[in-house]
Amino acid sequence: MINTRRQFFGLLGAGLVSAKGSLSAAPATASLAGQYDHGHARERASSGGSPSTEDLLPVITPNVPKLPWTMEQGVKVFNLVAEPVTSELVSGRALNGWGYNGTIPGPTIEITQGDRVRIIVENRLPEPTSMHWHGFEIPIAMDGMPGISQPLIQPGGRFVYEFTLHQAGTFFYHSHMAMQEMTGLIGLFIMHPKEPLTPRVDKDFGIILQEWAILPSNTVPNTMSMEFNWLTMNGKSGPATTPLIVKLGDRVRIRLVNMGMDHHPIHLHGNTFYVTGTEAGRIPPAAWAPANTVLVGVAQARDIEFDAKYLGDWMLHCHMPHHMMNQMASMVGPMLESGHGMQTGMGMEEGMGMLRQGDALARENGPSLGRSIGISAEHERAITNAPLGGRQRAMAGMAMTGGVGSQHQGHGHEQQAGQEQMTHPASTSDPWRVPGYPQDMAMTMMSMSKVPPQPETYGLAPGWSGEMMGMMTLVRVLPPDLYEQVMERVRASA
Ligand SMILES: [Cu+2]
Repeated sequence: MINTRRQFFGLLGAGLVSAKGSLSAAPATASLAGQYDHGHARERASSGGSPSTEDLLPVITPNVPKLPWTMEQGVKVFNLVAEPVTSELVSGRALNGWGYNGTIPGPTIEITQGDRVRIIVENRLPEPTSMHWHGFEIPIAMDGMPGISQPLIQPGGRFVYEFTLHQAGTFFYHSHMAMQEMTGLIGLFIMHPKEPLTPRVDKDFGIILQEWAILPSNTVPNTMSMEFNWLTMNGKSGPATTPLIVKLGDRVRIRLVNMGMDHHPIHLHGNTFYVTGTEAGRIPPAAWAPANTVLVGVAQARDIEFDAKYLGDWMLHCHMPHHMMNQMASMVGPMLESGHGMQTGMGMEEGMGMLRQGDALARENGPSLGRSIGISAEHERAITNAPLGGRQRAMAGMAMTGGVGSQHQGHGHEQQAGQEQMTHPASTSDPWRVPGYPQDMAMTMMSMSKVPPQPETYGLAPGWSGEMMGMMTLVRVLPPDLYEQVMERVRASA
């Protein structure tokens, strides 16, 4: 036991140091390389012998590490520490939330159906907490309901949960204190079935969907807000999300979990998938429905599966329009427009959006209406992914060269298909005369130097990051050669 705890604190210490030392994604990237490596180990292991625990394909959770465990007299022992965590939503945009073991979301737990587990939850938060095992069919004493099934876990205290798991599927754990849920205290809990599912998948990914309200110039989420300006997948907003790397012909499973105040219709471009699982486990195949968008409701999990038949860098994103932006606010155009954003520190009337003159779309009024976010336009502008200001350049078009999509013309598009520049109509030569303008960001692409490269972004089209925002990532279905090149980089980053 002493040895176990020493190992555990050693791991934890390493995590804390890296979290404090820099805001880079290095620790998560390193662990991700390991996650893909497990897949290779499985490929080798599965070439002979009967199915075993090692034969079960581990889930890849980009930007989120796996929780290590030790075996003690037939029990898998895990340690979770609830604590304040500093992470990064996109490059240069810090988040001061609460998480587990140094990450938001907390580390992924993987077990096999039938396992007995002991999970020691330690509270290093400044207030009491409690852990709920969402959807687990376990004794009431382990349900994590303070006052009902157990006392609160006080700061500095811990609670030992132990139970046997007979279920299989995509589950999750979370604090059962509502506002703590909204500041990051959640993690994936994958229960692998004893017998591998059929058809077997080659890649199995897990993504937790979260949303955050963070005032400009702040790093601490407002957990009471109903308006969210940062939407994340595994704690990252586009373009900082890590693409899911798939080889042409792979069968792919993606497990989606939603913890927030909104539902998220997650849409995959260019492919048809089947919804194969819920937060309660596997859906019988006869009930699988084809779809390209799956609604992941609050507190729900959805598994989707598809055969990666089409080459391309396919977007996977929430289709709620406001969830496809960073520092989202109503009147997003005026908010971002240089010199016309409502500045923080103004009077109450301006801050509340009370109109004394002009109309709701007036450039001087728009930014704060209907939203509680408040604006510091110039500050936010500096880290906006696709800022206004380059409309004319955007109108001139952007040549897309490189990237899987353009290289391989995935679906056999005609060669002459593509961007063309039309003669300017009046509405483009004087956009301020157009009611409603501006709406979207002009597509002035963020220079690549501002987006820290990841091994998984190798070979993407120049300018790929410009429209990657919010709850958005890529499923990269790569030809074997490019797949190997990317995976070499993923492994080298370990
Ligand atoms: Cu959404």
